Amino acid sequence: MSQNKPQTQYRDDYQPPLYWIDTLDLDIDLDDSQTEVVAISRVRRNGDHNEPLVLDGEQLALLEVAINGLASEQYEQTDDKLILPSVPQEFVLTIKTRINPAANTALEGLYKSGDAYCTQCEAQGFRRITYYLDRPDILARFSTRITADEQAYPYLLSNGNKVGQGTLDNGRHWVQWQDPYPKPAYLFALVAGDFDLLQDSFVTRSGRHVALEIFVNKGNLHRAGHAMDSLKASMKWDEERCNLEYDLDIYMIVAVDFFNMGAMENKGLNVFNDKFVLADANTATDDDYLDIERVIGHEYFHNWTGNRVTCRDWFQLSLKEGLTVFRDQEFSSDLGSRTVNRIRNVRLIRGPQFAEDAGPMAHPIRPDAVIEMNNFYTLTVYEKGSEVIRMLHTLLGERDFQSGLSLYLRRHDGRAATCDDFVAAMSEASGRDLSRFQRWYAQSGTPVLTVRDHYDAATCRYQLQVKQHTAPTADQKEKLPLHIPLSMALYSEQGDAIPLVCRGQSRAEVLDVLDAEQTFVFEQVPSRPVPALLQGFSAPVKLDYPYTDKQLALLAKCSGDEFVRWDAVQMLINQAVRDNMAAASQQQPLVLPQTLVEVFRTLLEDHELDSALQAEMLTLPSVSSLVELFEQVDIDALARVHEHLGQGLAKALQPLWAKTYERLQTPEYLILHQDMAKRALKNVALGYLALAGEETVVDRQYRQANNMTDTLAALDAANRAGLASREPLMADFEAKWRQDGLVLDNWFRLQAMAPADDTLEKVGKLMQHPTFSLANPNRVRALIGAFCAANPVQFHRPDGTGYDLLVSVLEQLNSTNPQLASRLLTPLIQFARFDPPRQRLIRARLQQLMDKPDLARDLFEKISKALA
Ligand code: B3K
Ligand code: ZN
Repeated sequence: MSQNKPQTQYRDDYQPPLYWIDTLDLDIDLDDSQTEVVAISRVRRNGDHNEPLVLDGEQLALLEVAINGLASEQYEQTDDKLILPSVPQEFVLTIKTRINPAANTALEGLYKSGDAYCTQCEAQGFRRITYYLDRPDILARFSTRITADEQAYPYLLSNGNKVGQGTLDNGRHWVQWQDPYPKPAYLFALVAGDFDLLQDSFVTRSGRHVALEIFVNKGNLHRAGHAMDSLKASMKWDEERCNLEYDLDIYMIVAVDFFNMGAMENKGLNVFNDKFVLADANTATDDDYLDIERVIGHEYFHNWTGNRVTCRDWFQLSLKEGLTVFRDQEFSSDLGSRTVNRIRNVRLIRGPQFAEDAGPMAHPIRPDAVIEMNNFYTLTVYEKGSEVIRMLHTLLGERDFQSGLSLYLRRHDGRAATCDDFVAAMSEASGRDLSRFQRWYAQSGTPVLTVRDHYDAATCRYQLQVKQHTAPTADQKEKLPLHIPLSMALYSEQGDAIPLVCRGQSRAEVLDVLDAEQTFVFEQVPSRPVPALLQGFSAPVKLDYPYTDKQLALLAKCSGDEFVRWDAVQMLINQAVRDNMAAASQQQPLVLPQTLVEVFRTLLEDHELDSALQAEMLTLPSVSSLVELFEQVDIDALARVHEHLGQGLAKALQPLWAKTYERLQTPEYLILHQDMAKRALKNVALGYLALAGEETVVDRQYRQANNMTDTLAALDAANRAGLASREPLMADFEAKWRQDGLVLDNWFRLQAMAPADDTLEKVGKLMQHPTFSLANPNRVRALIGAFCAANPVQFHRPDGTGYDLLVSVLEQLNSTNPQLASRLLTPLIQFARFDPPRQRLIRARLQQLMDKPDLARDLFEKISKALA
């Protein structure tokens, strides 16, 4: 590291700003390498003090400073600050700077994505546009004038309403925007370019006419329809479920090629990774359609939870993100299958989020210490954050939860708030004591819930003893008991539900676990029951209960709760994996439990069940998520067990897979939930048929498919099963889709995920492919991201060459796009689950990165923690 060691910021150090900024008028004259920005703000001292005004700014050329219209030399400049030592009580500050968007490869601030200009300001990108108080508790009214060449950039967009436009005589034109809502700088956006435009409109419940505009790259208009439908559905859903209406006359979405993440909720002008906008039957899969709906919804829902009420400081990020993820999950569940959505979210928590808790970057959903804020847009803040909101919803119920949400939004509208403010509103609206619950915001790690039971036949009493324990995490040694909602049910051995009775009263199925150890007694239990515990994953914890295979088979078959059925199958699979590990490590023969085969058979024969749910139930968890079952894993043995179970189930049930496959053909491609469900199950069956060696079926599906879901499912099946047709099919796909970046990303991703032993070499070669570029984040994630995160066996090759590949990529991205680099790094810092020789190899590579003289803050934070 260089002499300037990156500094840690602490949540407890929060101080209110020394100055307020009430308005900001921007005048931006666009040019590839010499964009000029004039920023005029009204500044007001906060309180009685003589402290200087310290503005944030990075990579800016300062041209001029003026106070109340008079040029001033009274300032100091550092690497990332502009300091004005003595300023009036209230004044107008003018700052003129020059920036170079074409050289901005970090994709933060103002940059070029293809031929268009766009911005990304969250979390701290605005300081790359002008000097400013770049913190979310500074809310100002923005106006923005953009000037650019008229031919190349016919559309000039920013937040709010368009209030003026004109042409200049030098071939340039200008547009003036005014945003009536005060906002923090991270919600500022500017886009300039030539696009195809899809227009529509929405009338809100109170009668406001809103123009809806989606801007896409030329030639893609026909792929924007689903995004538009999703936007209208989001607007309607938020009115109906949460009583929230849109508040401007226009809502714009721009899809760009180069984007570091999914999308950004800038006020009135969302900028999207085109992956989450563009879809048609030929190019998008069913999952792409669902993802678009989810992300469009997520960014739209931020308009209230994030924009109207924003975060006081970045430590509060989960205030907007956890809540908005919860809202988008509810939206998707109301529109589609609630259980399938729940299953997919739970997979994300149990796999990568639990891994985050167990690794060096463990942090509470409201972090306490941060070096680089971009490193905290994590599964913990987002997904676990949403689980915390969901637990509140479980505890309060829909009605009180909605009252709490309304109270919170009313009370803090137009202002910046904290997580404590949110919980206070929830508590007030419901009258519930949430003081212990609040610990979820402060405590990191995954609690383990250990449940043991005792049945007394003589008294018909059933006792559940519940213990909670959270192991120390990298960031926090001491842990306290949490308020855990434990949803449960009891079943008789015949599979009938047994009513819950306590002290003579029937009781609700959610138990409040508050202490380290607690006992719950149920009466009038006629026979020894089978408990269904943690129904719907009612809390983000690990469950330890000694289920027998027989009990799990019963729950999988009889529970009235679909989630419980899925979860029981998961536990059976996990058990089969654990039971085989020792044998696999010693190269001994492996077994396929008959109970598992029979459960799969029963599921396949159950035509009443939703096919989408069946598909989830019959899908084996990925090797990377199974890693979480172990303190330390023999990854090669785990892969062998995984392969053994997959092939065993494929062969044991081959005729049933074939029948299922034939039964579920959908000749016409329609984006309907029931058709997607059929395709999902059909393609799960196809995957097993491929594992059983049925090459012709796979081949036929690939050749005859009339949609991308089926095409990719065939390719994926051939790829995973290592069929001989894999190479010709891959070649065919490339020839067909070479020109379409989003489609071709799938081709890169599948090859990166191949279980074959030469995958690493292939990935190396694919990096030389003419369409591969480290400047394109989607492509890098498709190839390098998938290889390192989703192909643990090949990435963790014992010779360390997988690590070398990632390190060489990181060394390059460190200077060009550190945010992207930092995301890719994750699998490398989570080495604790692997064996000591691999740990040594990884540590050496991390040290090599650490020794780089110009290591970016993003990587420094993660690597220094991993090596500590
Ligand atoms: N708020 C943005 C994420 C910004 C990430 C900055 N590194 C997208 C979202 O969560 O909606
Ligand atoms: Zn968000």
